Amino acid sequence: HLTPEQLRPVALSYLKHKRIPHVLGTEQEAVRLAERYGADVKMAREAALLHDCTKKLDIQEQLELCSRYGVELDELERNALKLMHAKTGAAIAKYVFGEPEEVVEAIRWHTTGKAEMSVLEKVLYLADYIEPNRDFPGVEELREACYRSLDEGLEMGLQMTADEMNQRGNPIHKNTLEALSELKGKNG
Ligand code: DGI
Ligand code: FE
Ligand code: FE
Ligand code: FE
Repeated sequence: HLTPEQLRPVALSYLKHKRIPHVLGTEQEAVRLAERYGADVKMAREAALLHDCTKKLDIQEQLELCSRYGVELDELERNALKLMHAKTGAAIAKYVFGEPEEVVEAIRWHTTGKAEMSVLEKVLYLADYIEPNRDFPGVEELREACYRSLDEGLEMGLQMTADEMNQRGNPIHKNTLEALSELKGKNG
């Protein structure tokens, strides 16, 4: 697979213009979190650069990639475009870019999270959430939590997502709920 320097321009070429700063910000934040928590920095860069590589595709294009690469979607994912891009992005990272399994898995879980995440998976999930271009109520608090404790940040991020889904009347993915209940036990 490509080094981060080789990958960066190719990965950016997959994006709509307005998404480029987000992906570069996610790369920066992923490096900082990886250094802080002992994840592989190169893998963190590669995962961040590719995490939203299928974000601009519509539902039909997402479904085409799913059938081409054998991606299985559960019922909620079949009905939520925003959940599909994590699964199809992982497939592109694996089959087009030849990324290692750890990177592919980090991309696969970057939107919902899941129980028993690896450090790299947590790093990408949170880098996507708190990268410097993000601006939403509570983001500063979340940033502070992330640099106090990776699991504290993760629980706060997952809870913010669950709260927002509830407010909008969207169903919460079961992987998000499983991640939350695991962390509530662990973090106390
Ligand atoms: O791709 P990004 O915008 O950078 O960020 P992301 O991959 O974390 O996607 C966030 C979007 O995903 C957000 O608009 C809500 C949606 N989402 C996240 N978790 C869930 C969800 N949608 C549903 N229905 N259920 C979830 O659990
Ligand atoms: Fe590599
Ligand atoms: Fe995403
Ligand atoms: Fe993102």
